[in-house]
Amino acid sequence: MMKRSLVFALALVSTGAFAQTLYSFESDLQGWADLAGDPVITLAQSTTGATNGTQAMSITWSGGFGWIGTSSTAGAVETALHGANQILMDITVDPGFVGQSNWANMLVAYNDGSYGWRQTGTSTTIPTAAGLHTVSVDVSAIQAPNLSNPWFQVFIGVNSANAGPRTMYVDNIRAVPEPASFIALGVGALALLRRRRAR
Ligand SMILES: [Ca+2]
Repeated sequence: MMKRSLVFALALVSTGAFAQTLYSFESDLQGWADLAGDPVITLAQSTTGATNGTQAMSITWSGGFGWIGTSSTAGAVETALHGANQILMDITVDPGFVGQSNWANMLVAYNDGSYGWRQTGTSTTIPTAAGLHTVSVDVSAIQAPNLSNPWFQVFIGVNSANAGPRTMYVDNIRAVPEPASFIALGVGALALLRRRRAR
């Protein structure tokens, strides 16, 4: 019983069933911009690629590496990322993408006044085949935000071959909580069940 609860909790975590939506781009880009001034990247709202609501964020770039990020996202986003070891996002790749580059990948970085800039050590593959992909970024190795810090930024670095402009669409960027909190939940639920049965 105990074991089954744990396996069930871990299975839910691995599928992202409890993921919390951070960005869905419904009313605007929620602060996302080409903060580094990389001239190759253009961001816009788009109905194409919307998997949560009716709007997504289009990312168009002409190749090479560039960062996009939020101006400051202290609050709910910071709190969710504080307890997250994985970020999921839905990426819809334009059919013209693969003709410009047959590879693409990304990095994720956090920035705040407590721990400074830190980024994922390995890049995460972005599929270049046309269509919808759910991409998972492991952020367990980077220092979580310090919640007492008044400002916090999250960045995504995108990279692909130098070639003509190509577009992908991102929606429903979400945080997946650490398994430990769900194991605690599972154990708590089990204790509750036992107490009920004992009555
Ligand atoms: Ca959306």
